[in-house]
Amino acid sequence: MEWIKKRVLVIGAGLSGQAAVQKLQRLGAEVFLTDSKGLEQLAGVGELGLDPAHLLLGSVPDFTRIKPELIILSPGVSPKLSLVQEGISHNVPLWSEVELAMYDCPALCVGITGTNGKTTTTSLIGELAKRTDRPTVVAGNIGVALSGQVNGLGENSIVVAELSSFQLEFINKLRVQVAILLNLTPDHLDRHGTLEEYLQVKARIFENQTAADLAILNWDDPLVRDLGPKLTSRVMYFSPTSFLPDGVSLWHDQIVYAEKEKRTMIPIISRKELQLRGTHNLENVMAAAAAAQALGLSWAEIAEGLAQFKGVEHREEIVGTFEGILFVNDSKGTNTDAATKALLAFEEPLVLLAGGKNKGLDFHDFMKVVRVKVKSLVLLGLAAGEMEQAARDEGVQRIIRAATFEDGVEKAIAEAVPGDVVLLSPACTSWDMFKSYEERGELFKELVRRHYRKPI
Ligand code: UMA
Repeated sequence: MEWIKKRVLVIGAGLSGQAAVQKLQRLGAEVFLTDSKGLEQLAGVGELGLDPAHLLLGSVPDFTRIKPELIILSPGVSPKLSLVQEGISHNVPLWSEVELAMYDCPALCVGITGTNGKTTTTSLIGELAKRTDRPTVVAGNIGVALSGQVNGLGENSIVVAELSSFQLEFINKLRVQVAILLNLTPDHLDRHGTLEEYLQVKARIFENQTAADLAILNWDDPLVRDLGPKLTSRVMYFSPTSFLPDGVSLWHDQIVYAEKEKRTMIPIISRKELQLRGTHNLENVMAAAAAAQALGLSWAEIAEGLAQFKGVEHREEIVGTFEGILFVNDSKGTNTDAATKALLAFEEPLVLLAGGKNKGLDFHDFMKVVRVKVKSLVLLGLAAGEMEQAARDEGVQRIIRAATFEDGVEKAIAEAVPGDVVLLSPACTSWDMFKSYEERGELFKELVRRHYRKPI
């Protein structure tokens, strides 16, 4: 493709848009950037060095004056936007930022999509990929735009990309040599309409694969499993619940790899050796193991990497065991679904620290799980009253109210005895007390360590 002076319109000036602009500038294109926000609301845009005439901020620009030959769409921007629709009606190619990022990148691409577990699996594969000694980049929906990371990578490099449905919706030639679809449950239906359409967008991750490539699919998810026979690439299934004669699955407590044709079954690792808890994490671990094998790692190397992986910060993150009590920071559990998963991941008696600002969710179903799994529930924040009511309605026995976050941590510690788990999984956002869930998680870790006089 000829890039010099090519008129390219980038829509959205967040992480993706800014990284796209920089890549297009390197390619020599004539770049226009638009965003519904004004310059003063957009950190970093002023430093891009764009000609003011090419910076179209604060209102919808006139399409006919730009006459773009290509549009790059940020993932959060809806394709229903009039500007995008105009582009489509003028047959202007529409690419997502990940398409632009990888369009001239010769590195091997490992892509991870699915409704849940993408970030954990991406991070884990990133850690495993680094063991190959090949230059490795981890980026995408994980919070780092791909376009800013892939410059200069060679054929020997590995790109581990978390790919959202928004990013996959407008790929063109993006070839993901090792592609994972972890699971599929209703999400983002406001954008994709139906579950069927959402599945079709997610399945685009396999679209440009060849017979030399690998698709890794969840056997336990019927929608995902059924894609297998339709794909051109080699398919490897994984199952966190039952044994598969072909693929990565569970044999008693062992994660194993089996090949029917060769009549082999290789034990990879016992689930007890993993630091990640819960069946949902088994999906992530199995998919990552399958991808790592495709990258050429031995099962022994993979086992070592899996055992060492502590997880993603603020997501079921192990803070440490102090005086026999295990402390877990799941500050990223900002809704009842995520917090439920965290509760189900533990067999030990639980002290749960929850509350914050409600996102408009009803807590009754969540409290049904709390009643079964939690010995003491410590509540704080704006939603504490509402949560207490739901907890009482559902028969939760021991409910303690905390005045502040610090008070909540101290009360949770006082409730725990050796063998227990103290879990921060708020089921609420942090915005009543903190700037972000990260800040809340950091304070939790700090308070726990301070209590036990451990280095912060
Ligand atoms: N904007 C417009 N018009 C619109 C909508 C948005 O101009 O109609 C502008 C906004 O004013 C803003 C910019 O677009 O300035 C934001 O673009 P964006 O929402 O695409 O956000 P980025 O900063 O580019 O971040 C995106 C991903 N965000 C979304 O998909 C919503 C990030 O994923 C990703 O990490 C980043 O690219 C780098 O690849 C976040 C996310 O929430 C973590 N993802 C969703 C999820 O995981 O559920 C999909």
